Amino acid sequence: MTDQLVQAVSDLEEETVFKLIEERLASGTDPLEIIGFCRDGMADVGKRYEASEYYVSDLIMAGEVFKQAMAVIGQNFELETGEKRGAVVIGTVKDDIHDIGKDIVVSLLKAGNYDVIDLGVNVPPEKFVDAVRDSGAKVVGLSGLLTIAYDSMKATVDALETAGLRPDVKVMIGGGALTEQVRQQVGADALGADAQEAVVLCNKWI
Ligand code: B12
Repeated sequence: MTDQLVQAVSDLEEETVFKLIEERLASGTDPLEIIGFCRDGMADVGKRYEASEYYVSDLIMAGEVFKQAMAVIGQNFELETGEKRGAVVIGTVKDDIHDIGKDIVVSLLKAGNYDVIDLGVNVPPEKFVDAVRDSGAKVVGLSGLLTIAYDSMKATVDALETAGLRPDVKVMIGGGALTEQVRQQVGADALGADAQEAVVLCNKWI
């Protein structure tokens, strides 16, 4: 049986989504588990869009609901304190404007006490290069959900190489349906399936 929250996100039932999130937070469910259910619901929205049951307006609606949900869930992350662990440059690559997943990664890295330089969406390779050079970041995170984003990811890794920065930075990629095969084509060091993995990778590398 499908989880109620997954179903409510999939059905774009905004009120039910927020009611269920509040209930689960109050009962002590791990915020990351709640995000996981919301993400499964979003994957369902994507399938319904592909099946022409939903339109772009529904994708927009789903995106808005998820962003508002994240604002509530994000307040429940445990924050690490003390000295910053180091800088991480992150952005959604050129030609892609999906930022919900990237923003979750940003929130978790910030909660994990990283100095996060968030370049936003539709970020051209040169901007990543400049940000790495200026910040001295040791990790770059590339997010992308569209198939065409894979080319932009590769172009970004190539630009870091051309600028002579590649030996000093680790590149992690993530978003939607990325695979190990794509990671190899892009030339990234690792693929993170979710935001927690992004933090685990940074903890390993920095
Ligand atoms: C919401 C949504 C939108 C919203 C985005 C709102 C926003 N502010 O982000 C809007 C309406 C803008 C949109 C637009 C479009 N979309 Co859209 N969208 C979606 C949808 C339904 C959900 C995406 C989402 O937010 N998921 C939830 C988040 C939490 O998951 P996530 O991104 O995967 O992130 C997690 C992990 O992947 C990981 N992660 C993410 N980034 C990173 C980075 C690093 C470094 C690491 C380690 C980990 C990591 O951590 C996150 C948390 O766990 C997907 C369906 C799907 N299956 O994903 C389609 C989908 C991605 N969209 C699609 C399409 C086609 C489009 C449009 C082209 C539609 C159109 N005709 O205009 C445009 C493209 C615009 C553009 N140039 O980018 C297709 C892509 C097909 C393809 N293979 O290319 C999908 C798959 C839908 C479908 N099944 O057809 N979309």
